[in-house]
Amino acid sequence: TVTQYLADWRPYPFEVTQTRLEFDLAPRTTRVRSQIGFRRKDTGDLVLDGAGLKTLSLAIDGRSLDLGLIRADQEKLVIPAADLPESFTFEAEVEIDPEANTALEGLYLSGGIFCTQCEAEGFRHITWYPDRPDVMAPFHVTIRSDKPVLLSNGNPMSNTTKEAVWHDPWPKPAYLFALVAGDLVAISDSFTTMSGRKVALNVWVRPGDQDRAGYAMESLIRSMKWDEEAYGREYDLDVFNIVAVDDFNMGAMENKGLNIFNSKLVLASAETATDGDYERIEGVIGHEYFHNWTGNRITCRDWFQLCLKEGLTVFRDQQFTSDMRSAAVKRIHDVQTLRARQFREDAGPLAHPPCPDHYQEINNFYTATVYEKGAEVIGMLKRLVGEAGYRKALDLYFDRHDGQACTIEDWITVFEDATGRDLTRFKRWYTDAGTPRLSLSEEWRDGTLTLNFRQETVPTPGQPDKPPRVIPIALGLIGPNGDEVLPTTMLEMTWAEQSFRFDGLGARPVVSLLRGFSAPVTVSREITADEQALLLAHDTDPYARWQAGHDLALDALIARATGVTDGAEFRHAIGGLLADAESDPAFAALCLWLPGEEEIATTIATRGLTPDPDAIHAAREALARDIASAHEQALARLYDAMDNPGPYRPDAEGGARRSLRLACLGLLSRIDAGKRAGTLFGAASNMTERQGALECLIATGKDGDALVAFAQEFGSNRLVMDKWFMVQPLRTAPGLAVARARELAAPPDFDWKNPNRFRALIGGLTGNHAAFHAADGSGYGFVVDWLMRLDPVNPQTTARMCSAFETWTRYDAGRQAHARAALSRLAAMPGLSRNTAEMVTRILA
Ligand code: DPP
Ligand code: ZN
Repeated sequence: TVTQYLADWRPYPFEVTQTRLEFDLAPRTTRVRSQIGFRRKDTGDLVLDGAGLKTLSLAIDGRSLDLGLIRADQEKLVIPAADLPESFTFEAEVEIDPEANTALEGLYLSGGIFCTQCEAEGFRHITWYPDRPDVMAPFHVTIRSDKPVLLSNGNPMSNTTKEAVWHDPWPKPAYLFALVAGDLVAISDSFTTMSGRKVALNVWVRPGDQDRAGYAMESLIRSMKWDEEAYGREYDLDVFNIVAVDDFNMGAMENKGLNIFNSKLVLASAETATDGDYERIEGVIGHEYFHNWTGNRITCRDWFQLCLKEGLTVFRDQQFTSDMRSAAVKRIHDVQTLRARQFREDAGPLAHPPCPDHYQEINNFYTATVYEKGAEVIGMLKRLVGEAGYRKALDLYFDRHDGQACTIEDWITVFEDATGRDLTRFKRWYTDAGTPRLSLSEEWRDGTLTLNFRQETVPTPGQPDKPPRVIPIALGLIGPNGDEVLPTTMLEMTWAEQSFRFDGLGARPVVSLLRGFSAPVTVSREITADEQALLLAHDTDPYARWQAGHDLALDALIARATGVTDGAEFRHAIGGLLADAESDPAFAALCLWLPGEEEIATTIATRGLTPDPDAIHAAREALARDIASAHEQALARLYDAMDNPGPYRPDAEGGARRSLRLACLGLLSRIDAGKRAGTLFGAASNMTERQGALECLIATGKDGDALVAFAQEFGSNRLVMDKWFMVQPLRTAPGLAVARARELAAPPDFDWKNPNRFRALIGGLTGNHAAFHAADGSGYGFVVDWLMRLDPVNPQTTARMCSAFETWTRYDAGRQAHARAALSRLAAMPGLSRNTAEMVTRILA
């Protein structure tokens, strides 16, 4: 396998002036004719990418080329510079087989619908092309097919039966190309932009699904409006199309003017989708729409810069969700996701910086680090330069780089030019992997509080030395009576060790540290349970307040899992929280959901100890039971009070009440033998409560009838049945979960070639911490068996799911031996894909 290095990047020696494509669609034999206009910019051969193409003819300015120029083993076509004029038209005719395309990269069929996925390097599976993001061109596309709906990027030019012509005037790289042909119906609306242009909007779904597409359309309209108001960005074509397909490797794709979505991120109704599903739909519709400026109008020079568009677009979709819903809840959710996925990645063999400098397979770098940490880095940048500086920098970015393919360097320069700040040191966040650990020790004397900070980042693969980074530390001080004696103040840490002093204080305050989670670091400090309880009760910053409660819970759980105390402080703090829960149901819900087993394991490992998955599971169950017994009446009262009369509305307010209700139910099920969950499952009219109740029933082993009823009701709905496949391995008691996953994986219902279904069942099991990490290795073995089965069919999804193993070295010797054996079996499989090979090699290294 070949490693690609950032240092080897060279500009492409040609400009593409126009790309014309003609498709004659047929499931087994699709013909693609291309005419590509090239103009020389620099010396060098013409090198084109192509993979798995049956090439019928090649020509330059009408003169046929020898097919011997194709270097099939390298997936390249090289035409010597000497044979090329300054400007010329390259033509090719190729044949491809969409029906055989199970990898879902390039042109493929999903339930009879022709569709494409070209990011990152899928276009080379369609025809010969300079398949790199810095080659941008206008596209003119003709589609011929019997299918009734024929779509591509840009604006429609003509549309007769069996032929449609589309023209996209905005120069774009090949990864943003898209084509759809199928038996589809649209729900339609329109949006008038801030300069008064009317844009036609369509959400295309399979006939019968229209009644579940409305929320996607509303979300799109909100996104378009928000991007105008928050960033001054207007849409730039006459139409915007969204298409839902069932077989998709990712969540969705931002192809210019034609976004293609995994149907689970489009279709929703109260009966079939949870509050979480609705929020994700709104967020991802926003995300893909926002890419129109951050990704499409301004794209990436090369794939090492992926986080230029993804980090920024995640940051933008986070802002959007904060504005549409609750900013505090959104921030806490984002921190939870970052910790669960990115911190874990950063601490293991797959650690890499947001801007990596080498890769073998770029599809393996659509990671939590590139996306979520990429967004955190922008959040820090914004905190450092302030609201006005950020706005100025973004205006300059859009102004200076519109129509270009850019780098992180360009991005940082824009901030330097707009604000006059030197950001040389800040750039390390992009180039260095690993999560810094921030330690705080305090000194108190005569009304002066001195805070001594230290930062340290442990080595990551290929990066032994970690110089200090710029860390924005937002903090406040809370007096012993609960009053805030210092409002939020931003400290800037630039050295390995740094002290800050606060004078004139009457009594020793408690530090409310890292408010708003002002930097993606782990914190190590001495703080008593009483001080944490004080912050939980009085902190003015919602994130820091939640964090205090969360730390209290985490400490209680870790103490139990390692056999020390019983977490009385947390149980006690919960009492105060419950008394006041109705005033802020969202906050109470966030506090009542105990930290997950994976997070407990990660925290134990960070403290240099070996996590024991069975002990962690037992400790969490025991603490939940104790809380339920100690507060049974208050929980039961709250559970009843959070009933949601009236029609379901997927908004933040209703969601908060349901979340609190289900948090109470989760605790109460531990002591009422699933009685309330059984009642709710039968009575609930929305999927949020339905699924929540079902999960409780599975966890208590009282699920038999409910699962049958669920399957009977929803058997024909793929997306809902994905939930059925996911919650069983996820929530079944660890000792029984692998056996249950094995039963579920038996034919005929487990349609494993569908990525959603595969992720539901296999991902459900890897999400059950104590089951996946079963001491006898059965979890590892089961998962690897399925990865080996999927790899020849769909390398991309297989490789991404390998990351379940990224923590294997933190467990005991017995578990490590089982994990190594399973991974070695995968590594040794003949014909293993490049994608999976890279992942397994890195994980085992
Ligand atoms: N579809 C993926 C995303 O939007 C990759 N661009 O993040
Ligand atoms: Zn994206």
